[in-house]
Amino acid sequence: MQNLEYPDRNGGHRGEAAAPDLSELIAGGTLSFLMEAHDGLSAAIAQEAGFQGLWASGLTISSSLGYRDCNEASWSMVTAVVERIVDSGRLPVLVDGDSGFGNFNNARLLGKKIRQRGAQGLCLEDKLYPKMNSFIEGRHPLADTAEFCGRLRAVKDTTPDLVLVARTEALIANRGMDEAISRANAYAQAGADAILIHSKRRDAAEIEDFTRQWQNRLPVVIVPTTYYATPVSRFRDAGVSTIIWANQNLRAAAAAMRRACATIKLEEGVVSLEDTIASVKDLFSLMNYDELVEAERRYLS
Ligand code: SPV
Ligand code: MG
Repeated sequence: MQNLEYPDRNGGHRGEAAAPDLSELIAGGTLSFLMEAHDGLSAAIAQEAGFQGLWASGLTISSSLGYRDCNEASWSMVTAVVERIVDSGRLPVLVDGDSGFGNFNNARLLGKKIRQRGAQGLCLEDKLYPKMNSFIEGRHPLADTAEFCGRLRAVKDTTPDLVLVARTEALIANRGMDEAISRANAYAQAGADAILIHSKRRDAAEIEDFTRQWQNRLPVVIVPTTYYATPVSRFRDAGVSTIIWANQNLRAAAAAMRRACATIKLEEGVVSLEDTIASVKDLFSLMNYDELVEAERRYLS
């Protein structure tokens, strides 16, 4: 599956190999990594670092827009950001579609619109609309399993070439492993291509328990935000397909911006900061201004 034919700003200009399809990354049999992006710049930086795919995160897109991660940002706002992420390079993008912004009809519309903008995958979680970020305690009513399966089937029927990741929040909602497994089974039957099992524990016990019981019936995707200290080799051994580093780009940027603002305020100047921040030239390079010079030679008389 290729991204739609938008002119890539960075694609093909730096002698890099073609990006893999998202389905190859998720179902390819070796552990893959998706890096969080919340705008075109963070996407370009992730590509430059060598990542092979991107996670368009609901938390970080919302935060960067100044919204909370409880569907304050509309599906059309998220879709507009997805377009900037897709256009920023050549990497396949898995979009965090939250709970689908409503019922089956909203979910399939979201799938169609992000596909039109060039995303290759959609992740839907089994919560109600509006959802709440998984790390806010105690506010996670789950969707009825059959109703959520209808959302999945509607997306598959409408956009069959979209990689569909079904995310269960059963463990986030403290509903236990049996419920997580039975929901994952139902979502597999409804046509999901992979299962995202989310956990808020600080260790990987739930993830390893899930993978033992699940036996790779579909590829397993995880988000080690709270259990970040677990070595990746443990997930490889557990047969996990894909790790999503879901928010580190924005958290790194927030820490750096806070430091820069505090320094400038305190020192009433930027001298001590200058060598520690990206140069303007660096921004030109990330946005591939060289391509524009070439294009001007070709098109401007
Ligand atoms: C996101 O990045 O928005 C996610 C992951 O969905 S989490 O914040 O852990 O719920
Ligand atoms: Mg999210």
